[in-house]
Amino acid sequence: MTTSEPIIISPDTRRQNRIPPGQSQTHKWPVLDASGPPRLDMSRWRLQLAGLVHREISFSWEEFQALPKVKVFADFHCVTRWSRLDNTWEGVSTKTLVDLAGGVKPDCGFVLAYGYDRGWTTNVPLADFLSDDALVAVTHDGEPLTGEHGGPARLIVPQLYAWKSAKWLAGIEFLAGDKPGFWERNGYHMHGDPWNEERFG
Ligand SMILES: Nc1nc2c(c(=O)[nH]1)N[C@H]1C(S)=C(S)[C@@H](COP(=O)(O)O)O[C@H]1N2
Ligand SMILES: [Mo]
Repeated sequence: MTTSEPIIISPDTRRQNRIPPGQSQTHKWPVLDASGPPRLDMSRWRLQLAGLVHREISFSWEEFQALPKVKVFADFHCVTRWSRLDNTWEGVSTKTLVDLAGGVKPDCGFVLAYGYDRGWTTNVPLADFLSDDALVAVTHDGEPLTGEHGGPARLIVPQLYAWKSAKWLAGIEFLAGDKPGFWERNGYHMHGDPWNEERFG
């Protein structure tokens, strides 16, 4: 980690009250997922960008680690009502990834993020996915992301509930229309803004 990396301050951390309605602060970091960490062979790990980008692309773990990194200071709000403030994530900005794919095509409006855990997915509007503080994180508070928290690499979209931050990220599909992911098909909100309590659809 070098000190020259830009640090992006997530805008929600500048709010006077950083705890969204119906949430309470936790100092621990609970582990939540549908089926636990998948077994990953890092020699075969890839992150794929597919769909409505100009150049579909995928990265091996070595290629991914060589990409320029950013640090993001952000809060993390789980729909089960805990909020963990003051997280520092380091990884590759979603904007950088999209640039490497030649940009999105004009009709792209949404993404679907895929986890390595048996095709787990979650949908995110393109605008949220491309917010300045969104990234594919590989460290948390200076330590490599643990397997239980989605390592080696997970999506982080601070401005949405944490279920939109796909652990064990395998790929991003760029889509014209919105398509529900795993929890969204099971009643969770298509957008998931914690400040508007967009918990259920
Ligand atoms: N691939 C994948 N990502 C996932 C999940 C999952 O089951 N699979 N669970 C989501 C949910 S519901 C939450 S609240 C957060 C929890 O992240 P944490 O375990 O690091 O706190 O991960 C999200 N990302
Ligand atoms: Mo969750």
